[in-house]
Amino acid sequence: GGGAGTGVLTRPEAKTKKPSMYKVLLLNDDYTPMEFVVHILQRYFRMTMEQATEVMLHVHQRGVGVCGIYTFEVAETKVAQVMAFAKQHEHPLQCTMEKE
Ligand code: TYC
Repeated sequence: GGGAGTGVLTRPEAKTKKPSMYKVLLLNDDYTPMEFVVHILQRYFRMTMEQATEVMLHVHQRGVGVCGIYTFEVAETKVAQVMAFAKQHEHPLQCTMEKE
């Protein structure tokens, strides 16, 4: 490790180890409008209207769904952005994350 001739001693896997990944989850509720959820998925998760509608309907029918899978800091930021946007619009939408 450390590159040819740098004299830096690292484990062979140190540079190639993949970061832990986190699923960002959306939870269903009875009050947040469907169009608002579709908008969130397009705005923060870069989905087309078709993809966003599919994920929104999945969450509506099953109770929970995956918006995307990211490294910890990115996932944390997405959750915070979604929660802030829902709060601004006074919707009870809940967004959370879990280790993959
Ligand atoms: N269940 C909501 C409704 O009927 C729609 C909804 C979908 C809300 C997904 C939240 O994460 C959600 N208006």
